[in-house]
Amino acid sequence: MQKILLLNGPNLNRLGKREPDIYGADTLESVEKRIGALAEKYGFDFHAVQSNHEGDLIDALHQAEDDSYAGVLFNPAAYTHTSYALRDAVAAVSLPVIEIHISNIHARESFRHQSVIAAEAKGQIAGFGVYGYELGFYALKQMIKGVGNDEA
Ligand code: CA2
Repeated sequence: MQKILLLNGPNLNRLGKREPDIYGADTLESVEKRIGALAEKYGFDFHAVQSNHEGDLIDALHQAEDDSYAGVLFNPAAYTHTSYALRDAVAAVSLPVIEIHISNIHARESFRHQSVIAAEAKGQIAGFGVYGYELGFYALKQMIKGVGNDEA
């Protein structure tokens, strides 16, 4: 069975607990459950990792490649704007990585406008709240299984 990894970066374990005006009221656990259920519905194995540590996120990407994952939904959080090491990790794996942001990073403080990850990701979804993870899942599914193959 093909496998999908949901990877979340620093502070996203606090989702739903602070700043609901920016990030909404859903917890990370509920997001992981929702994407896990979608993955199951479409016949994927699913694994979720959240880490506050850059190296652990890099290791998770390498592990996904070594374990033959089909793709990754990745919210690098604040590392989006700073981490060349994570950018290199995304470039170093051959599997598709979709960059997800809950908020519209382009409409916030200027330091958030740049993503150093984006050029190595298959695409970026930002500004649709936690629904962005679902949008990312569908994009990844189509990428893996093919366009127009909705039941697959
Ligand atoms: O919009 C996004 O998904 C971000 O990746 C979230 C990051 C932020 O640094 C990026 O610029 C955009 C921050 C994640 C922190 O999440 C929190 C959630 C609830 C309470 C506090 C922080």
